Amino acid sequence: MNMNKYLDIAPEVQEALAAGKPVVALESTIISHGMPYPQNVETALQVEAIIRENGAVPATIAVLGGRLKAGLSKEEIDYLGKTGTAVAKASRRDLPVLVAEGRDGATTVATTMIIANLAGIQVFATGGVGGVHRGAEVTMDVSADLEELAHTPVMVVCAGAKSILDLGLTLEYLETHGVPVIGYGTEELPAFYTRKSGFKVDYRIDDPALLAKTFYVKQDMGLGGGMLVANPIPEEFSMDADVINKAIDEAVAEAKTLGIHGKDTTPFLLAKIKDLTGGDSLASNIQLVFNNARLAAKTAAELSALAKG
Ligand code: PSU
Ligand code: MN
Repeated sequence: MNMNKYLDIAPEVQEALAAGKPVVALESTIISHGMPYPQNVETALQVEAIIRENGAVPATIAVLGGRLKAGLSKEEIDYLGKTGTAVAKASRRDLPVLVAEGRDGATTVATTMIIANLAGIQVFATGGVGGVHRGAEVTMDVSADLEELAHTPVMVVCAGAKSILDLGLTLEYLETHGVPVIGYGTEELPAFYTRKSGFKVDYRIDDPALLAKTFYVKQDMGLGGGMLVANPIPEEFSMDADVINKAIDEAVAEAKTLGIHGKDTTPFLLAKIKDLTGGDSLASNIQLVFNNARLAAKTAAELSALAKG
C-alpha cells in the first residue's frame, strides 16, 4: 500500500505538522454541496481565519486533478465553491475512481478523515455528519461517514446531526462500532439547527483539554478509530424546532416521492431545507460551523501540548 504517493500537503500545513503545531482539517463537500455560492466560499475562508485566530493552522481537504490535497489555496476554495454540485461528491468508494481518472472531488466527512489521517492531522471541524437515514430499515441508507468514524483515528467536531437522519439509529450504530459520542457542555445530542434532539449522548465534557486527553488516550491504548464531538449551536443562532422540523419532514417526504437515492439523498435534502426555510437556516448553518472551528482549534492546541508531553 502506498497511499502517500497520492497525497499533497500544503507547505504551511506540512511545516506545522513537522513542528508539532496544531492543525485542523476541514471538509469540502460542505463548500460544493452544502451551501450556495458565494456564501460557501466566504464561509470556508472565514472558517480558516477563525482557526488561525484560535492558534491552529487550517487544512481544507479535497481531491484536485486526482491528487489528495491537505490544505487548499484561496483560488482552489473559490473554484470548488463556484463549481458547486458539478464537482463530484467524494466518499470512500469514489476515491479510487477520481484518483485513477485524475478528476476533482469534494470530500465528505469520510474522505476528509481518510486524507487528514494520511497527512497526520487528528482534529477535524465540520457542520453535520452523515448517519443512518430515516427509513434505513428498508433503504439500507447508512452514511459511509459512520464506518469511517469506526476505523479512522480522527476526532470530528460537529453540531450533532440533522433530523433528516434517524438520530436514534445513528447513535446505536456508533455504539456498536465503539465510537464515543461526546456532548460538549451538554448531555443531549444537538440536532444541528437546534440544541436539543431528545437523545442523550454517551458523555458530557466541558473542557477542550479533556476532549484532547480522551482522544489521545483512545489512540494510546491502541483502540484506534474516531471520536465524535457534538457541539451545540450557540443559543442566539439556534432555530425554532417546529419550523425546522416541518421543513425537514417536507424535504424527506419529497425525496421519497421523487425516488431520490444513493449519494444524491443528503445534498437533495440539504438544498430542499434551505429553500423551505429561506436564508434563516443558512445563517444558522454558517454560525454553527464557526463555533465548531473555534472548539476544534482549541482542542487541537491541547492535543499538540499533550503529544509534546
Ligand atoms: N450533513 C449536513 N451537511 C453536509 C453533509 C451532511 O448537515 O454538508 C455532507 C457532509 O460532507 C457529509 C455528507 O459527510 O454530506 C454525507 O453524505 P452521505 O449521507 O451521502 O454519506
Ligand atoms: Mn447514503
